[in-house]
Amino acid sequence: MRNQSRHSALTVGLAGVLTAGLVVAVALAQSPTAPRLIGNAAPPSSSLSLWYRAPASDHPLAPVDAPRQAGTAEWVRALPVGNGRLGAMVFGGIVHERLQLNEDTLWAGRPYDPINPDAKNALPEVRRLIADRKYTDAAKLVGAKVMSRPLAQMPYQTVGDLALTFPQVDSVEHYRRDLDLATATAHVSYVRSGVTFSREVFASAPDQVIVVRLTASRPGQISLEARMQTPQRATVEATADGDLVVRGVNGDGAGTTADGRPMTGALRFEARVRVLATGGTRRARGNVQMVRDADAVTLLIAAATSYRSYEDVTADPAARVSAALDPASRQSVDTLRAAHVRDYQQLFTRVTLDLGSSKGVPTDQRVSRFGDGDDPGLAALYFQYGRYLLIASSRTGAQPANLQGLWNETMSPPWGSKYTININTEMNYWPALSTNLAETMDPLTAMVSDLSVTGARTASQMYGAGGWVAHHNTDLWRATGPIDGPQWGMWPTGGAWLTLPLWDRYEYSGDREYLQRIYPLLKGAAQFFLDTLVEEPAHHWLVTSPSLSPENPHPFGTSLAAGPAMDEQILRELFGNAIKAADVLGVDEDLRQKWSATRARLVPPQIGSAGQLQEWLDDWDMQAPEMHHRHVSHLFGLFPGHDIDARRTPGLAAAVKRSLEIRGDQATGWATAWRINLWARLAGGDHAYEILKFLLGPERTYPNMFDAHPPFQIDGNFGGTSAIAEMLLQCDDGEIRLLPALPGAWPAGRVTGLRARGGFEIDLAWTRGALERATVRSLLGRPLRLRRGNTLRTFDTTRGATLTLVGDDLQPQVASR
Ligand code: FUC
Repeated sequence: MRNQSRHSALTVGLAGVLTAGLVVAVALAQSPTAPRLIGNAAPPSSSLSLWYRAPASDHPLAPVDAPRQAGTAEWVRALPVGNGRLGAMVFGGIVHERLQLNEDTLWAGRPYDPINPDAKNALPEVRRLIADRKYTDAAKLVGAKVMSRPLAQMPYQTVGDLALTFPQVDSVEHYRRDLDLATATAHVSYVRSGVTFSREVFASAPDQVIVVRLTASRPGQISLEARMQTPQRATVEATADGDLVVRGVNGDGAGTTADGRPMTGALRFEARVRVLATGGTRRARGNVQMVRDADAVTLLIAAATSYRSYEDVTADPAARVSAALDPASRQSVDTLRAAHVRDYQQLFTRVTLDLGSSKGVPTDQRVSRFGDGDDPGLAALYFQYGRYLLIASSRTGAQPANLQGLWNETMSPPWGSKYTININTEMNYWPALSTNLAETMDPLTAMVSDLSVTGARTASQMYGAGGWVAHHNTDLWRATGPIDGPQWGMWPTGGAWLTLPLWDRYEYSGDREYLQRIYPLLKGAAQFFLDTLVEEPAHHWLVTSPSLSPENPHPFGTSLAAGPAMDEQILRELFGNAIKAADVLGVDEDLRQKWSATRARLVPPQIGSAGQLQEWLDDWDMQAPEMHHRHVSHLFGLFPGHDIDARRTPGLAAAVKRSLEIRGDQATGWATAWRINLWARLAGGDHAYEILKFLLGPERTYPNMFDAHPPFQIDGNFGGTSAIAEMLLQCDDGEIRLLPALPGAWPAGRVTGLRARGGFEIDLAWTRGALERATVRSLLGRPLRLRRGNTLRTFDTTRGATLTLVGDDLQPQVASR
């Protein structure tokens, strides 16, 4: 997205936040025909539920050509389901149910290579200008000669909506809708004239369909009209045998490619809904499937595009859809549900968290009161919701979780709902390892593997360098050039950052075969910097140039600079990881030496005049125009990086703390979440909790508990989930720290199944702020160093052994095999 629209998205979002508090109050003013809601429904039996006493909306769909704004007040009340690839937002209307649908390869545009042919010749001059401190001249030249063609990447887009219209009624009793995180199922129920109507919706990964099941407590009660609507270029048809079929082509992208071709949409897609009625009648009329007086109705939804890879769009979407839909329609809903729940729970139930009982209060009310501070159970729900969202938006074989995970209702979402890799995509995966969902990283690994190919083209065409590079964004087409404008895009370290979580996964699993697969990605990322780092004159350090500290302008009219702290920290980790990986694999002895020599010449963390950790090579921080900037890039070294540690490098940790104080606690959603992770690393449990109150309150959390950047952006959910894990358990510096940042607000609790580096799985129980018991399962048989406060104990473990430790002084209780 270009400069202009970035700012307008931010403004629209802020307006959204101001109105967020009114959302509940106006919820039912939405339609004159919405039924009156009578009598309070009981809370759902599963405490792992988000639940509400009113629909997210209950009115006919707006015409497709009506302008849509992302993250409308209605949409952020709807509940998300997803199987990693197909997603739906369920609105729960009584007369007008709406399921807004997504398929994760339906993006605009076509395969393209955005590299500006002038870039390679211009870059040496850009570097010279930066070395001469002519920063704005450098930015001008980058703007003219270096930026990608087109300047924006392609947006992720909606499939459209399935609308179900039920007979008009004046009122219903005991309305409730919920999302049960224990079974990954959305429910709606209410009573009308003594009949209980129930709806369930789940997105099955094993069967690759979304299942909608409608039942009633008496036979012959269900009548509905089902129709599809889409803003895409598509046809909609209702077939005689009960399907609704949407066939179309994806949207065009803006601009032209570097060689002057338009970015016309080149994907074909199909979405198909099969309407299966038990009892009653069903017939097609026009574009509508009509069901009368059925006992029960099942709708099965499948969708696919022709996307095979970032360079191949030749798959047959219709064949893909029928490959899912035909076998699914031969199974009973009970069978489909059982397979879905089994598959989902295999991931979800690995971790439990209990911070206190949940209240019998609807979720939107809990969010609006979270700041009052007496609802620790909501933090546990937020944590498990984050794990739910990760499972729902990132499964093996699908696309990684994008800026909105999987859920987007427009053709032109904020920031294209892309992969912003100067923080956002990485943050999406922060909870993956600690909360025992390593498999959800498979799509990320696959994307990085693609980027290592497209990014190798960019490295060579743009920089004349080996290895591979990606700048601050990518999309379905794995574009790796600098976009948006010099101020944001001219940052070569996105790809390098993306390799760090891949290495982390090895540290958790010790899986050598996996390491072998990812090693070339690390090696290629490191190669690019071996070829492009330049020497700065004052200390002869090796620095990136041109680069920037994401997306923070320095005092000299732009963000463009050489060797920002974040780059140097990321590269220290990249070279360090590459060396360790080559060592484990016993390869590339020569390279290891080169990497190590280069690593030794990177800029060390520097403390500036205000006692802060310096963001740039020079001590500019206190003159920078945006002192409270949302990005805290230079603090990367404390979290998610490892350069800085409260115990090992207390001086640098104090500088991070100073920087955090200068930046302030409150920011956009993800930026608030980052601050909480950082405070947790500084062992500031109570401070972390104070910021968490802001993140989980109504300014940064919508009624459906989606994170408000604003507008909706999912990274804050994942960053918040990671932060809660970090408050309970940290592993760094070869030791595992138990309850390192436990806030006073959580005096008692229990967590099971958290993971730590070195292959450990850990359960903790605490009361009155003291550790009662820690149970550690050793999956790899590595030595274990456990810390609780100032107590550090080491244990030998064998593979598969379980160790139980009691009390804050970690007394071993029983060691059993
Ligand atoms: C980065 C951030 C913005 C937003 C965008 C998607 O550029 O600076 O806040 O999150 O990504």
